[in-house]
Amino acid sequence: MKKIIFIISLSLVFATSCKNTQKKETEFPTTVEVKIDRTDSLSKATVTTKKTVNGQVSEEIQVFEGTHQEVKEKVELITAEHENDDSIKNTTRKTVKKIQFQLDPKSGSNTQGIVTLTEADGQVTFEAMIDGLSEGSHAIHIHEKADCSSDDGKSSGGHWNPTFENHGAWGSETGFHRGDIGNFMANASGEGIVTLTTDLWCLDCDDPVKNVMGKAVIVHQGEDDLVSQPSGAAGARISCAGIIY
Ligand SMILES: [Cu+2]
Ligand SMILES: [Zn+2]
Repeated sequence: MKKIIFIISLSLVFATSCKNTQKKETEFPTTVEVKIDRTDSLSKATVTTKKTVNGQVSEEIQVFEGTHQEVKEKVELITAEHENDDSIKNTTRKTVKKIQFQLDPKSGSNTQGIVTLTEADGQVTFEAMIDGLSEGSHAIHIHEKADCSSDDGKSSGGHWNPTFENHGAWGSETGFHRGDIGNFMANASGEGIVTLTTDLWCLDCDDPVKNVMGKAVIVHQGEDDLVSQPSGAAGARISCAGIIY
């Protein structure tokens, strides 16, 4: 059975203000690192919580095994615990969140890669390192469902378009899908790198117009013409990854 490794790191920074008139601020950095081994039916999560208070580091490791849903709920419970910790209530600020996952070949290709999504200070940075491509320009998008089960990748649905706009170039004044990352170049060795930083996305926040969790990353054989509706006529879907944990 094929194993996919997901690494999710949540770094939480807690800032508190003393209630006296001096308003002295102290920072208590806490890191929650979640490593998930995922097979077709089961997940195993290793959650490491590191807390630094006044220079002292305490570390706690917890392991959960079960269905994807069970493990997801446990991980959410732990991260929520930190946000609702009474001693730091209302002063918790989530400043960094990181998810890393693998792009798998589709449509008979050898195209694969690693995608990293990092959230910091209200912005999400997308980084993809892809190989097994033909030399030249390729489209990459976020599609609407984290379902890469079909051989042609079409199970991931159409472009993620929570604002109901036309397909277009990223940032276009005439509209664009929130999943319209655009095109990138692959070199003669078939390798390409894509980066994008935006405040239009978030990781696991409550805003459905911004939340990329539960969506998919799709790489295409062809180039996005940035005009054709509804998806830029970019051809076959040659690599797919669900943005999930
Ligand atoms: Cu696409
Ligand atoms: Zn689009």
